[in-house]
Amino acid sequence: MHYGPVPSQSEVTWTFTIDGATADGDAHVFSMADLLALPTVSEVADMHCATHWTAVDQQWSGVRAADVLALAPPAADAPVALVYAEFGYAANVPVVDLQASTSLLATQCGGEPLTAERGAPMRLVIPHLYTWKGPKWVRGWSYLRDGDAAQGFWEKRGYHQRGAVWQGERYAYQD
Ligand SMILES: Nc1nc2c(c(=O)[nH]1)N[C@H]1C(S)=C(S)[C@@H](COP(=O)(O)O)O[C@H]1N2
Ligand SMILES: [Mo]
Repeated sequence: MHYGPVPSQSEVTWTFTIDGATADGDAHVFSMADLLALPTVSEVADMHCATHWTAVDQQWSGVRAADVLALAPPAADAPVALVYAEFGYAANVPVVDLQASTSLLATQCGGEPLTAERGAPMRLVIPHLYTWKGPKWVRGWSYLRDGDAAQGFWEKRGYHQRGAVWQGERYAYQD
């Protein structure tokens, strides 16, 4: 379930960019091979959409978001990443949530490569946040400093900055 069309893209030309308020001030561009050189991890997680449906026991494989973050860490005063995908979809995600050991940049679901519909070649999976925080067709993230105005697709439309499932953080008025 998503907003807009399903992109067709090749892993050969696909890149993952980390920019914005990086620790060294530079933008860093990674290939799929760069990211897949990191340790592979798998986990089983439920998906919670903020519109009240849940899909249980999805088995994801990929690399840890924390390991990717460590390749191009944020500046000390940049607590949030705007994680973005093809076609302008994006979500604000706190850096601490990207660093959780259960947060994956997934390339597989159920032991198979992601289908185009499910986000090929890579999607962000953060089991403890609502699923709108997990862009399919992810292409990178930009670190934001406190007070930076940029906002993700749903955050601009009144949804929560963090979106923790068990705290029920759906809407901005709960911030
Ligand atoms: N690029 C992109 N990623 C997205 C979305 C989207 O609209 N565009 N929707 C999010 C929302 S709200 C949900 S619930 C899940 C749905 O994931 P699924 O299609 O694998 O069920 O994708 C998330 N990732
Ligand atoms: Mo959703």
